[in-house]
Amino acid sequence: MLLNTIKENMAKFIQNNPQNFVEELDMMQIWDQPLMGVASASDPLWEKLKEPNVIGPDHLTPDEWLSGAKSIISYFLPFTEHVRSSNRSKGLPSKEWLYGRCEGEIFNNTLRKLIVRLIETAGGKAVAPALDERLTVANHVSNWSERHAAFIAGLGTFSLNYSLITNLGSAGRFGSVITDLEFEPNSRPYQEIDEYCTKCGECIDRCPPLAITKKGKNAESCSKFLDKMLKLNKPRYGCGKCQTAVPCEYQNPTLI
Ligand code: B12
Ligand code: SF4
Ligand code: SF4
Repeated sequence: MLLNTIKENMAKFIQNNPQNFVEELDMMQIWDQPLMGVASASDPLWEKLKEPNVIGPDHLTPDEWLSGAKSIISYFLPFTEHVRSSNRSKGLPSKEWLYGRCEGEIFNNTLRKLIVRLIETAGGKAVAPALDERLTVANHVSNWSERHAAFIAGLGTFSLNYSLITNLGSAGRFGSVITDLEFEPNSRPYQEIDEYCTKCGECIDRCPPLAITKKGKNAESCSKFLDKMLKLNKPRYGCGKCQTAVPCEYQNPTLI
């Protein structure tokens, strides 16, 4: 019941909230309707994420973020066709993508706060790790990974360039909220961590600093390129060439 209320409120928010529209770009809409999944806080995968070859011991479990945690609500916000198609050229990121990355994340934070508020109004406790002062990112690794939360909640799998591919593709952003209320978890319609990636290799040629190879993505080289983009486009940055003009841009390529 509460989950439906959350879904309905998210849908209305995406349609009506002014933060989802960019005035400077002719009221461009940033996000389309999201996908949502629920993971159980007692899923054994949360402990597995602490293994050094998965994320590492600093990654916090839901219970470490919120004592008594029962469920994790995870969602994927897909970029609109307008934002995605603008970034299909090669080379530098489009202006629309830069706004999508930066103004889009401001909207994403407001959406996280909306979910927290709805849960608290219903008498539950809720924490959005991305908004919590305990959140850290060190050496390109965070103590709360939105992608791994989405993987556990059944939303999609990793890929050659490490993007998480959902049934609405990879061009978008994730968010999550941990709560002590119990919701029915979603099943995971996959067995392998990269099952939705066909290994077509099309993202390899898209990457300006050649950070992607057949073996995976070099986070350092991607990060340096993003720093350059920040210098050129301050206060905005972004790239996302590996998520546009590729078969996994807006769909699950294994279902084509
Ligand atoms: C640090 C960071 C970066 C770093 C690199 C991170 C990395 N390792 O890839 C830099 C700065 C380079 C970066 C770049 C970008 N980022 Co970034 N970034 C983050 C951040 C803050 C933390 C990521 C993290 O800690 N990862 C942990 C490491 C360990 O993850 P990993 O290497 O991918 O994990 C591998 C292992 O776990 C392995 N594995 C091994 N064994 C097992 C076993 C199991 C069971 C599992 C599940 C996995 C597993 O599989 C994984 C993939 O190979 C997140 C936000 C957040 N807090 O989650 C956003 C985030 C990952 N970024 C995002 C985006 C959009 C981008 C960019 C496109 C930038 C842009 N907007 O233009 C680019 C390129 C994305 C790409 N191709 O991956 C999105 C992801 C969207 C998506 N579809 O995947 C996120 C989730 C932000 C968000 N709120 O949506 N990012
Ligand atoms: S472009 Fe192809 S290889 Fe690259 S992540 Fe998408 S499906 Fe995988
Ligand atoms: S975001 Fe850009 S630099 Fe980073 S891996 Fe994707 S294409 Fe390469």
